[in-house]
Amino acid sequence: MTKTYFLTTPIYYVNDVPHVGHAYTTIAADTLARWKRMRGEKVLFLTGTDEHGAKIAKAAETAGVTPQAWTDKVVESFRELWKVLNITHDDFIRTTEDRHEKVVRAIFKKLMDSGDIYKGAYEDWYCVPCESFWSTTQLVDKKCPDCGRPVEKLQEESYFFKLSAYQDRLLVHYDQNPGFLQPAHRAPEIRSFVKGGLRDLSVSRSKVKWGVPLEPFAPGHTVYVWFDALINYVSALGFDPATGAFQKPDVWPADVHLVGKEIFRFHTVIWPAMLMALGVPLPKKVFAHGWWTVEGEKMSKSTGNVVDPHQVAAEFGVDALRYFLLREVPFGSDGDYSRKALLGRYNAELANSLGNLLNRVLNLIEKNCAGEIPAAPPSSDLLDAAALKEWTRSVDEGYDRLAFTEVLQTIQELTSRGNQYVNEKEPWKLVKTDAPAAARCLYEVVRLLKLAAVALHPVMPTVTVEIWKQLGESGTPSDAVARIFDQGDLSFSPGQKVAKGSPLFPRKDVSPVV
Ligand code: ME8
Repeated sequence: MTKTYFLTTPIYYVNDVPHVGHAYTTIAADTLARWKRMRGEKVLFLTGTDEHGAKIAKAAETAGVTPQAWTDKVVESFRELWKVLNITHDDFIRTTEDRHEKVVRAIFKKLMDSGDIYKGAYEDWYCVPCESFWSTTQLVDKKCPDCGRPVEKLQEESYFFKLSAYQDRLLVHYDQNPGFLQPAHRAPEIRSFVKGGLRDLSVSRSKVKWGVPLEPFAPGHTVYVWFDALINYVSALGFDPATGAFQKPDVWPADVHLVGKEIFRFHTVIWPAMLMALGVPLPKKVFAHGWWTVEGEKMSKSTGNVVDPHQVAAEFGVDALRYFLLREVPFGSDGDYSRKALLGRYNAELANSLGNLLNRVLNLIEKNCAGEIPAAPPSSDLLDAAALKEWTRSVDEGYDRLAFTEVLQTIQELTSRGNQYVNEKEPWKLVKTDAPAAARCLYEVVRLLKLAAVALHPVMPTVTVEIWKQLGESGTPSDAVARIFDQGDLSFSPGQKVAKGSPLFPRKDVSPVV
């Protein structure tokens, strides 16, 4: 059996409704999942919600409802947003589900039995919003080094995971698997953190009631929310710690865990150490993307600058939002969100470049060729067989590297080349003087559009189907990817008729919304 490509997003906290940051990771994962499926791979794309811990309990208390009622409500806003954004996850896991909790308990017990988890006492600085303990030396201005908020001293009896015992093995793993810590520029920080010495990790809480209970083997304790959450990646596959087997075979190890940079360390230090302790293979790659600020500021409720993906999608369209997020910032770097930047990209690249090219060429074909795509010339001067091969190779390879921005730039260059070519050839004049030359020009450009639609399909799954229809193709761009990418066949059916529709990306007014 061939291995299923397994990719994951973080499971998001349900203390609040999702915003554009959560949408970002999920859209990136969805794009990759779609591309892999298009390329014929079996895919399991997992997302979900992280529903335990003091932070969630506090949000529920403030709302005057039980934590369970709270999570049941907020989880729906995640499901709803994923539906709106056209996310094609294959599974959605909630940490309050029985299928998850029972694996968490079984793992805890197994690691207690093996001596990897032991009982001790804990005292340190705790940041409630981040659910993290910090030593005095890690604090910045006596505040949480991650979020800058006040911390409180917490002491409790706790079970500890022997993280320190895995320090050397982790370093060896990083050395032997250079693809594990991605992007590579984030690797040194993790290596030096591990080299600096790992402390055993407190993995149970006696003060936090809203968590996976550890009765009867560690009475009075619940599982530390991060230890609980990381396990989602295997509980969703029906992992049985007793046998090491998975109900869903041929899926583990994960091909990639997509995470934001602030939780890279949890995924590259704690998680692999837990897996080592369990004797389970490690994920192939953990990829940390950067953080979005909004108009230069950290996104936060108190600043009132939280970007609601519903609103952006309503104004620009879901596909344009998906495009913008992946196009604007190289995946792995930090970026800044602004309406101005979105408007700029939308008008320049979607309305003026791609949309305009489609519109003008289909117009000319309808007017001058009775709506029929002209016959293929013997060779292409815009994209010959070798250039097509190289182009498709770079798109394939770009998606593989999660280099979404590069892929979208490659596609953008293609459509601008198409527009430039039309400007130079002036087919609207040529039709009067040299009909075969005009036909050739139009053919060359519809061919580029067909290629662009296929390569863009994972990013803009709806609009590209519309382009496909307008080009007179049947099915969806997915159906043609193997023919184009593997066989270099970008031809049309003889006499294929185009079907121009309304503009896909109407130009937007640049005046600001008040
Ligand atoms: O950390 N820019 O959940 P969370 C980019 N439950 N990405 C952002 C972002 C921003 N401004 N804000 C959020 C948790 N994200 C844990 C994870 S996994 C086992 C447990 C995205 O709700 C990004 O993917 O705080 C980040 O890592 C994640 O949301 C954090 O979501």
